[in-house]
Amino acid sequence: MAMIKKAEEEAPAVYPIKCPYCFKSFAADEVHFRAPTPKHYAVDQRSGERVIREDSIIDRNLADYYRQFGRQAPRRFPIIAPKGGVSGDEYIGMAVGGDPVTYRDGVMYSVKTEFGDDTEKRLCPYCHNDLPKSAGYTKSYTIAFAGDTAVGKTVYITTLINRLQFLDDGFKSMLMPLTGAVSDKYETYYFTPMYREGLLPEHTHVNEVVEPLIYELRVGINKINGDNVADKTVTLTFYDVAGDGIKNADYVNTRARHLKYADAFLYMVDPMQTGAAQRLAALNANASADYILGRGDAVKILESFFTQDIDFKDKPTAIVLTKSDLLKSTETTQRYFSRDSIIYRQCEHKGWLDMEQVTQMNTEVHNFFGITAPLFRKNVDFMFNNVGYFAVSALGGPTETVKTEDNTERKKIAGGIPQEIRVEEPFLWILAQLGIVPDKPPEEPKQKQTGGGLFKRLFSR
Ligand SMILES: Nc1nc2c(ncn2[C@@H]2O[C@H](COP(=O)(O)OP(=O)(O)OP(=O)(O)O)[C@@H](O)[C@H]2O)c(=O)[nH]1
Ligand SMILES: [Mg+2]
Ligand SMILES: [Zn+2]
Repeated sequence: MAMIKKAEEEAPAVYPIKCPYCFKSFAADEVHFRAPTPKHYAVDQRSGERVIREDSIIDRNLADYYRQFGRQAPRRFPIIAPKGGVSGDEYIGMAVGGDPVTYRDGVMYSVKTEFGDDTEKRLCPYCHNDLPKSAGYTKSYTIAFAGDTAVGKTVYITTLINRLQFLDDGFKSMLMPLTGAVSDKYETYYFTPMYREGLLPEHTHVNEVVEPLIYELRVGINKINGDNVADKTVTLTFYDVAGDGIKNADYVNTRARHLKYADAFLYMVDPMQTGAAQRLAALNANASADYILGRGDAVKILESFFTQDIDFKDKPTAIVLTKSDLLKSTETTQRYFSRDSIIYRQCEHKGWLDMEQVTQMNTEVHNFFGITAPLFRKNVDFMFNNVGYFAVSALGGPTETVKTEDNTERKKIAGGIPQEIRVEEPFLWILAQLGIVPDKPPEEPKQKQTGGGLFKRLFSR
């Protein structure tokens, strides 16, 4: 596992923005704004004069964005482009006189329209999707989850977000959804079915638009003079892709474009994609039920995915062996991991990533792939300069198929709710590689921080 020097950059006051939808990058003062009312000017068909209209507009940039996915964009309120350089009836001007543009902490924050309304709704100037509130204020990272269909990506993301909310107190961390919409989406589609009803997700479909779940993560929060001050505040963007799509260049170029722009990867591998499959299938009814005939083996998927012009070489990449609970069932003589292997134990990272556990984990899982998928391991070791091997179980135990009231079959978690094992570990490792969480204990009692500064401003916003 190569140790890459962490980026300990000086925090600039304002960060460039990378749109979480179209991935174009731009300066924080290049944003557009969405008006708070539909008022705009348009030429009246009959009189030929420019008149004020009060109906929503067709936003051409947004329409182009939706069209890539074969969808139609909803009508929206008009747009304000503070820097100009655009034309069309969907744009309205800014208030004349005074100062129509407001900055906060150096970031363009709100504008007053020519109709006298204020708006803080910032948009990507290219695709006109809403920008996260933190855009420009914090550094943002896109972390991509990849892997073939049914390896457990959706299940993993669901449990990961839950675990990250309850990280060990030592991290002094907080994970917060950026918007109500993100929070609702996670609750409705991810958390409630699995944690309240014990239901497993349906396959993620290739023709679904992959909408990001965007969170703000604060680490190292301390109360200083009554204010919460975080050492690090970052925006994390999660995308749940369809495994069926990632072998396909079209998919990667449209719905899953974030894969090309990701700062780090979690590449998920199911034990059933390795040489352990037959043995596991013979021993374990669930494993064979999950096994999908014709699904590629780990190495083929890896190659077809990462050869698609994705810049991955130096990006931290965690190879995550999912469903580790399945491996427990293997016979004594044919066991891949000893009964008391670290992979079956709960991980303990108390305020920093414990590299001893990570190294132990890395060795054991690396050995596993050496036995069950040597070509895969060899390719991974050649392809990535900063790679770690991990094993997780999102569910902690078997699944079962039950008949629901309307006589359809649904897959459920046999134990009721997920009993996650080591779910957060590969993710913490990625965060440590990106310089967001520490990977060693603090050397001495922390120096008293001087109040103020960027993070204080952010936190008290
Ligand atoms: N035993 C066990 N089974 C798991 C675990 N995680 C996932 N599974 C099984 O794997 C199935 C597929 O998981 P998903 O998360 O839907 O897989 P996916 O990678 O999102 O698949 P696509 O959406 O098709 O790309 C689940 O329905 C479970 O049956 C685990 O930790 N343990
Ligand atoms: Mg899925
Ligand atoms: Zn955009």
